[in-house]
Amino acid sequence: MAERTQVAIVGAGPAGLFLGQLLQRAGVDAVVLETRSREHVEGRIRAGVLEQGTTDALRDAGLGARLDREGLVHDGLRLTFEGEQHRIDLRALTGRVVTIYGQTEVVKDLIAARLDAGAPLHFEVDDVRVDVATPAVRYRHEGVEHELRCDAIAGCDGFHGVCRAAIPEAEVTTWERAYPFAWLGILADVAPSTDELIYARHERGFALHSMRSPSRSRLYVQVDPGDDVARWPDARVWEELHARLASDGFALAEGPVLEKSITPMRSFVAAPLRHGALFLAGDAAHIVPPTGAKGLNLAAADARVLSRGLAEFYRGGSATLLGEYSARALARVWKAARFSWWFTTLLHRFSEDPFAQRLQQAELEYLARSTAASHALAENYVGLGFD
Ligand code: FAS
Ligand code: PHB
Repeated sequence: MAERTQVAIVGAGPAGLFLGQLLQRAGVDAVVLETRSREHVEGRIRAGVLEQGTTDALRDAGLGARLDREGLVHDGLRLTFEGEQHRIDLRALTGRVVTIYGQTEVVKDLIAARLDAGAPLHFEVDDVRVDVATPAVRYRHEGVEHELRCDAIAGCDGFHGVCRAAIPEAEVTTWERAYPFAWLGILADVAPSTDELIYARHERGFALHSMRSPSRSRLYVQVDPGDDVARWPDARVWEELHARLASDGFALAEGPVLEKSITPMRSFVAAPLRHGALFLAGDAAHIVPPTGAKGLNLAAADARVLSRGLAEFYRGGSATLLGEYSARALARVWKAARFSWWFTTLLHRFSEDPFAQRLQQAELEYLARSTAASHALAENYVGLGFD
């Protein structure tokens, strides 16, 4: 079955759905194609921290209602090391804040908005093939073969998707760094033991206390890259969290573990983000270690810049912004990649070299005492802006 649209969006994660929402509001026709089910996509527990630029963009796109009701606004974050907790005052240092609002909720809001608008969003498609030359996207859905002709293809299908692979190898450059550790994350049915995120450096390894709501905690411990969830019964996870998050006056409350999973750590960037009619956005183009809480925010920023380029093209025929998309996105991505690498290597235990360990400690002590150093951390954490 041959169909036609202006923009074919491959992938219904934050990048694809947010791009679809922005194009819908700009009057640009798009079709979103997703391999997994709606239930799977909405249930995938991933990011938790939204930069102010992202929450502002979501509000501007008509998606602020539940976000403002349920999102937890945080003015600061905590660093724990050598048994002491130090606060970084994001609002005082930058005038901006972050909001805790799970990726699951962002995705649910975006899907509901698209379906309410009656805009095309097909779940459980398979055998997706990208044809940049035509351009077209071919796929099967409910046993029927489809050919979706379009002017542009947005590759928003994540790190393991098919879109980046549609660019000839000789045309794309990639940079990659795999880290010698991973994160084991749990979602616990217990009120957070802190009102702000706690990032902890400890000789037993990194730990992070985050949350999802006043009654749900999200916590992480550093584990070995090849580790298996089966080797981490709840008791062991809580034991490591108690040890690594310990500081004067802090008590960690335990609760039933609702979800447990291990996420590998890598930095990855592909360039350019455009190949003819194909534009890559989000994890299809770049991956950062989640320490800096950048992944979802980068995806939203790509969607925002790409949607402005497409809207300009369809409004007035100018392809200027589209031509600048890749360079603009990569300039932002590399700054976030640098910060995510820096924050990750500062807080995780991965070298048995005593000198390297003392350097980590010295940098954390410097951060805790220097306004300049904590200002640099704060402005990167709240986000350096979209462009
Ligand atoms: P996504 O991967 O979210 O979405 C891509 C979509 O494309 C998926 O729904 C997929 O099913 C679909 N797809 C794939 N192939 C397809 C095909 N051939 N055809 C059609 N659809 C296809 N970031 C943080 O900031 N903090 C975190 O704690 C954090 N934790 C993470 C944990 C895990 C396990 C992972 C993998 C990522 C995590 N991230 C985190 C990063 C994450 O939030 C991403 O940055 C974010 O999901 C990026 O959104 P998208 O680019 O839309 O990619
Ligand atoms: C989360 O809440 O899942 C989260 C928060 C901060 C991070 C990573 C993950 O750096």
